[in-house]
Amino acid sequence: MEVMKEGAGTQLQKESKPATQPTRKRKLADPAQATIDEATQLMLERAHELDIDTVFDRAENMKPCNIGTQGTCCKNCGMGPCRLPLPKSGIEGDDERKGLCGATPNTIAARNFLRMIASGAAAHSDHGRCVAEVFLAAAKKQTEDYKIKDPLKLLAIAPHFRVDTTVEVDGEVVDRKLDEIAVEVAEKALNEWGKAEGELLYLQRAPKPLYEKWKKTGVLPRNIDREIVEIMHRTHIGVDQDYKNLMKQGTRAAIADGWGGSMLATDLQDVLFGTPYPLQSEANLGVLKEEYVNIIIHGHEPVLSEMLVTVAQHKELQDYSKSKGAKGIQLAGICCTANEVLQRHGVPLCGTFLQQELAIITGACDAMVVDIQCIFQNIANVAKCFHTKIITTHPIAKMEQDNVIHIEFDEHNALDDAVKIIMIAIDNFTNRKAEVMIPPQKAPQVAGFGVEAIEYHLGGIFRGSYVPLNDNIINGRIRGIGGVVGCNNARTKHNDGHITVVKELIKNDVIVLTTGCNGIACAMAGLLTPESAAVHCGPGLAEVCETVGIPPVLHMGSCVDNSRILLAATEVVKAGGLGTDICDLPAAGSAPEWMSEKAISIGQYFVASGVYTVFGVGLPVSGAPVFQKYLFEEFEKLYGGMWDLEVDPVKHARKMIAHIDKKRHALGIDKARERILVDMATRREMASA
Ligand code: SF4
Ligand code: MSK
Repeated sequence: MEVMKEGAGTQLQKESKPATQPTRKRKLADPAQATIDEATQLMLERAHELDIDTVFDRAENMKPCNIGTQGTCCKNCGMGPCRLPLPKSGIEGDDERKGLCGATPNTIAARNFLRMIASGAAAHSDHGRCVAEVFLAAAKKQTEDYKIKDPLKLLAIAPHFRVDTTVEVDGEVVDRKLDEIAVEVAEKALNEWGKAEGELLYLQRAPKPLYEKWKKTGVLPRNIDREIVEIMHRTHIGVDQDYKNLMKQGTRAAIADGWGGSMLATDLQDVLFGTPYPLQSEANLGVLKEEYVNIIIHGHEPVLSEMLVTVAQHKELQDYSKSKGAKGIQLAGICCTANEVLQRHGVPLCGTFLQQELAIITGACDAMVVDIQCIFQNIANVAKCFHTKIITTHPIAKMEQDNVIHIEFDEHNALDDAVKIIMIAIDNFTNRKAEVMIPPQKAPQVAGFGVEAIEYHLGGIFRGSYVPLNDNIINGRIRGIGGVVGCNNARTKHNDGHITVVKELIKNDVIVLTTGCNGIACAMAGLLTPESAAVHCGPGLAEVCETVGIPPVLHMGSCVDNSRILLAATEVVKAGGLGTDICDLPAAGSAPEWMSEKAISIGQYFVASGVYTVFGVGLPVSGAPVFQKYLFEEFEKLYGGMWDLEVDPVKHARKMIAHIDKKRHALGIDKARERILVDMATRREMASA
């Protein structure tokens, strides 16, 4: 259905109609075609009724650039942009396309790909740096508001920084003070961003053969910032003009993200805020409550949202909300900040990346508090139609619209800042003017599966171990492991790729590890409950989930927590029986609806860690077929993993399963799946024969 509509007229509050809302004829997205999620469909209809445009409508009205999607537009100097689309007739003979400087499609596509990696790695790593700075302040007792919540995790990560946890006093070995260890870990961690020599300390956590592979190919990252800066240098006009050499640097920067900035962010957050363990919660727009002060936290960095969670429980603030006529305070999350506070506190998920405008359109959002990354600038325009306060909190992420409040968050004053923000939301509760419409849909979920929680669930408290997982992979009950992660993309049907890929995998006995918006999508679709195993899984995986009491899809957290997937894979390698390196495992990665540059960095570090990784939507490399072939085929020889692209979600999952089967065959465990299950009577017969 394609609807043409006059943009003016039914604005909710005519006096506050934002100038940027549509006043001309525009196409509207068809809710049934735009998303598989019923709550999103309802809210999209509501947006149309109120004449408020959302990302779904904008995607109808602006098509992507054909040359940009091929990856062959270069604007790296003032002589361009040089545009090198593939000729409609294809390439016959030599590819003679070149930019003004002579740059080939391979060079241009590789440079663009690298700049995406640089941006993605920078985003994850800068997040990690911010956490490390707060960690140092907490360790040095420069702030009273943050304390070390998980000393055991501190002791577990200290050796990776070569920080001693014991000391010899008078010939006796005694434990060092936790505060001393914390300060030393924080300083060593911060050093990882800019140290003058050596290599990243966490690289040694990878399986030995993988580390040796990186060493041999010359991609061991030296420090995090340097690898990102070097990408910007090498992609400047007239520097690196060899796509293979360029990708070497792209790989080095991506490893610096996955095994550096992201892994540091995850670990330090766990020490500071607590290591996640499974807990129950709910997901989708229906978690908002009409009678409560609804505060939505959105972005990626949990440094502020942790404080909001603490403060929102204070009796004084709860009472204050009641004095304004509310029943209390309801926190809910969007995007990866949501995943952070979900996995540690059970704060419900309000929605995915593409639902951020819709959450405001419910009319029940009293404040949307944002930090960094994945925040639509248009939320400020949508908020003008309602009473919602948009509060930016980070010095590097402000908005130009005049209805946005900026409260710069300072870790030395964290609790006070959090109180100030919550008071604004409470005071705003009585300003609701619009009719509230919260869709009823919400689904129960169990989330919070870190590396430690998986080990505990599979092995028990005294013998926590990945061996039972390996045993079940070897005996074929579990066919393999799928890491399915990443964003939503308005160029595809919201959540369709995510859910179709995941359902196809679990139906074929592939256990799924998820993060990011895929995790949120799976929660909304009810796939994060142990009960879903009986409905959606093949018999082998269903049996394991039922025995252990876990969902078939394990939510491991936010985008930086993709580092948990790397470490879980490393634990599987260590547990034995499935080869010696990550590339030996019957495992595959996927980002069915990716959109952010961070996803390209994640994809590259998965590939460089030995994982076959399939993306949906499209990859901006198709205009340079030689470069594409390098990523899709030749990379396997270098790192054991390679890229692939498949937009059809069923075929996408089947490609992953085919790869898993290829690895099972190489390990000699492909026969195990063909075992015949015998009942008790037959067993007795066999025994007596
Ligand atoms: Fe064109 Fe070369 Fe400049 Fe790129 S760097 S815009 S290809 S002249
Ligand atoms: S990146 S996974 S859109 S939050 Fe975390 Fe943003 Fe979701 Fe991608």
